Amino acid sequence: MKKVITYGTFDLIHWGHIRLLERAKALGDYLIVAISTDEFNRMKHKEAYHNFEHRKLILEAIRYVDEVIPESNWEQKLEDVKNRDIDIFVMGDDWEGEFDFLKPYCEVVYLPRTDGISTSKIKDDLK
Ligand code: C2G
Repeated sequence: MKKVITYGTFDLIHWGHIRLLERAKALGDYLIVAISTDEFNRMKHKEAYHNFEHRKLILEAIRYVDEVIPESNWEQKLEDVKNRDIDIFVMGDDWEGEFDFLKPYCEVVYLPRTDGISTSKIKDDLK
């Protein structure tokens, strides 16, 4: 079974997130999504509209997602890849190169971001 993992805040879920999750799942058989805890978001200087529990509930309802785990710090990725026997690490290409340190442990794939949508665009457009 080929296991895939990806990380993010996934606040105000939108079609850009869905396209990312769809493509990530298509790379393997089982997709784990590590979503930022509210505390880690503060460290990322990101304020999510939905709290962790609600973002987790929404992610778990998405057909491409098999498991949702917390992302509580920058350092956990290597542990996650090792402890969870991950084959492929996936991120949008706004992170291109940032996680190449994982290459000795798993395949690292940066997928093109979806243009025209983002959580901050939604917030701005609604103002
Ligand atoms: N994404 C995308 N297209 C968009 C918006 C987001 O492909 N229009 C992707 C991002 O590249 C990322 C994922 O969707 O791979 C989640 O996006 P965010 O919730 O913004 O994640 P981010 O805040 O970048 O957190 O440790 C990594 C961080 O937790 C990533």
